[in-house]
Amino acid sequence: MVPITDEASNSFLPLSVVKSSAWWQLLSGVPMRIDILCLFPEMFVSPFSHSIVKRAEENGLVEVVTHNIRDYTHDRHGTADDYPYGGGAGMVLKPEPIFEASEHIGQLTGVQEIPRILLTPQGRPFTQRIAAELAAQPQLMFICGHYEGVDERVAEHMVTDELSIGDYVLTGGEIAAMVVIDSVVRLIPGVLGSDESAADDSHSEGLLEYPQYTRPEQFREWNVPPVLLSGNHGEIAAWRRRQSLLRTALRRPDLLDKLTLTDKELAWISDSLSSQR
Ligand code: 6GU
Repeated sequence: MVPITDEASNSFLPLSVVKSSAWWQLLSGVPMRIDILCLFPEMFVSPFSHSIVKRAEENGLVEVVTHNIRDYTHDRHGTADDYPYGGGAGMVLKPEPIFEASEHIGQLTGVQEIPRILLTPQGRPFTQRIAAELAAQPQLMFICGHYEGVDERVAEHMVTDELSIGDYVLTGGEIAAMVVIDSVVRLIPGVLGSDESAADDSHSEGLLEYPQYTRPEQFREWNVPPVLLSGNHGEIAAWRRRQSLLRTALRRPDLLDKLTLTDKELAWISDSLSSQR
């Protein structure tokens, strides 16, 4: 094998660009690094000690590092929050410890230009598309807010993106960060085995996933759809596509508006919907 070095690259792209891709990371064995700044690092222990995220860490595909914002305070009590200027209920996270933690991570890794993502109900709605974009990054930082919020200077001068996981309010950003990180890690090249492919996921094509069945063929009086037992891969694929379309039309019509479907598919959906009434 020809070693790829800075002096002799066979690539058409600058090596710095190649090295920033997720595939370079997989092939070169450098794990994606994810730093989390929060008030309750212990919350992340169990969710990341199981299943796919654990295996990804064990296989050197990702490294998750939690930091307690309180460790970057300087007073005796480790004060990370304070009263809001202008009054009002609740407390606001102070900017200094968050900036110091972020700068500390920058010094540790020697990399400054990374996505720094604040989890907040005011963020842009998190989607599968954003998960895929983040999975292609070599390094990520997540900042979890708490109490009534985070001093706005963090969002203005440190953070590169603000994400929300839905239109409801959580007590803190930790659970939201877990949601985002879980969905990102499974998209890192090499994390899922070929039998766990993400290609058929709900939302990966903007559609909901088709219904799945496993043995037994008959459970109580309910049978598996016969087409799935037919062995006819073309018919199975067509059936699954139609089920995806129909489910999406029935459950999430908002998603269909964003897709370009063929005339045949549109006609099929409208026929199925009218025959269901
Ligand atoms: Cl990212 N944080 C909090 N605290 N609540 C949320 C959220 C995030 N996304 C939805 N609700």
